[in-house]
Amino acid sequence: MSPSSRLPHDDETRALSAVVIFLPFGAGIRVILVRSKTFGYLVSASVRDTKSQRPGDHAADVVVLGAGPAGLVLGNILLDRGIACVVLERAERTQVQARARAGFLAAETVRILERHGLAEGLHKRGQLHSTCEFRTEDGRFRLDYSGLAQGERHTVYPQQHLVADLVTRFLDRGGEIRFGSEAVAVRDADTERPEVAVREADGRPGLWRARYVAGCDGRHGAARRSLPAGTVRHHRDHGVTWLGLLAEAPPSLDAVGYAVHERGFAGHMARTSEVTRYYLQCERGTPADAWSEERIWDELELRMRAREYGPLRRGRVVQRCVVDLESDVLEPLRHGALFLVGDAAGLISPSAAKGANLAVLEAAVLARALIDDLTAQDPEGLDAYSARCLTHIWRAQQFSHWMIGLLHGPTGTDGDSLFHNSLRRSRLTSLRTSRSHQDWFAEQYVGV
Ligand code: RFL
Repeated sequence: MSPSSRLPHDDETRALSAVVIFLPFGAGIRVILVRSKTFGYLVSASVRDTKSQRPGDHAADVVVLGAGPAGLVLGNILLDRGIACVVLERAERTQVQARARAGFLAAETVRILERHGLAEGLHKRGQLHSTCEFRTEDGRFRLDYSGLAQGERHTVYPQQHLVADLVTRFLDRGGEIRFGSEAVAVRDADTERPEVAVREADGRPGLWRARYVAGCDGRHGAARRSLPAGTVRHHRDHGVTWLGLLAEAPPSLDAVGYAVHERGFAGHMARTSEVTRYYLQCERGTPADAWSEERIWDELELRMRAREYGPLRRGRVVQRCVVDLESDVLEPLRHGALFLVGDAAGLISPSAAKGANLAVLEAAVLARALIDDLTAQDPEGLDAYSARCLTHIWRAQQFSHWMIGLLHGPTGTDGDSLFHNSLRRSRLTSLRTSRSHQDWFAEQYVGV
């Protein structure tokens, strides 16, 4: 099916430009006043519960699955341009806004959020970050990555704060997020009338008809489960496990800390002035609660060589998770009217802090393409979406994979382990001493 051959639905909203005013206009009908540069004010009705549909049936131009960074950025941009969209989210609002995960936003991510009026919170409360520090058996060195390559910096802003900002903005704009509404399956994606079967918050089944469906529902969501046979899945288990910790403790250094140690990797990443994320490499299968707080801090101090470089600021460990470092990329990212975005498109290990950044970038690319298609009947962006995003995904996977090799060595004393550890040491030496290597690192590290 060629996207250009799709016929408009009776109930679809055609919006032509930026200013959109939602007016209440009777039950189930949303009237949108759209200001077109060319035509002045136009009135457009988005029918959400049509009489011809069964109770529990709904319709929107774009149904977005998942209210993570991907779904919320996409929803906000679409809504801003008058596209009738709804976000279906399995969890409750409080849960979504409390999920502490990423924190390092690339400069390009910040530019995207700025462009769409979504960066107010991160500019108010985020902190600029530009240095990382490696601690190894051969000493420590720092890289001021903003002074290298393109001179770009990260903004540190906890993902749950960004998500809370995006939820508030979307609702303030008149958008609808159906919290507690779980997508069960996407059907008929290869037709012009795809459907999303849902389990509503009250447990009853529901149905959403759409022109397009954006699968922003993560790795275990309904979008991935609904893909046709023949979808290519690239999966790699990197064989490394991290214990992810969130401590109520101020950062202990003014840099991202990467400690390479014979007992395993340890990482330090600021989140706010009171909260710090730490990572400790652990045995595969270790339960998150296996280590006492004392053991955690002792192990962090040992691996981060606190005796040589200064103690860590200890605090209560308020969250723990176990992360098996994995990559999982699907190809293509489009199946008819269904698009995969963010973690649903490609899972990446947190070793290079790329996941949330890719999610925002892909959401912005898809939003632009959907707007072009729905408002100007230009399907080119939708046709190019998969290839364009896969280029970014594989670039990030490549760097993340390289980081995993840089930060972890085999623990054995057999010939193969010794060989690989010598390679790893040599890579770190090159990063410490070679300006061109540092420029490459900086470009990859802060880019997306
Ligand atoms: P999310 O954030 O997982 O959101 C998906 C949403 O979909 C909902 N959902 C459903 N809703 C309806 N129906 C269904 N059937 C559904 N199934 C799921 C879920 O409830 C959820 O709200 O995916 P999205 O939007 O693609 O965003 C991806 C990012 O969250 C992720 O890549 C990052 O958090 C990864 N990541 C990091 N990325 C960075 O860029 N920098 C970092 O420093 C960083 N640190 C991290 C991380 C991930 C971590 N975890 C999860 C292992 C640190 C950690 C510990």
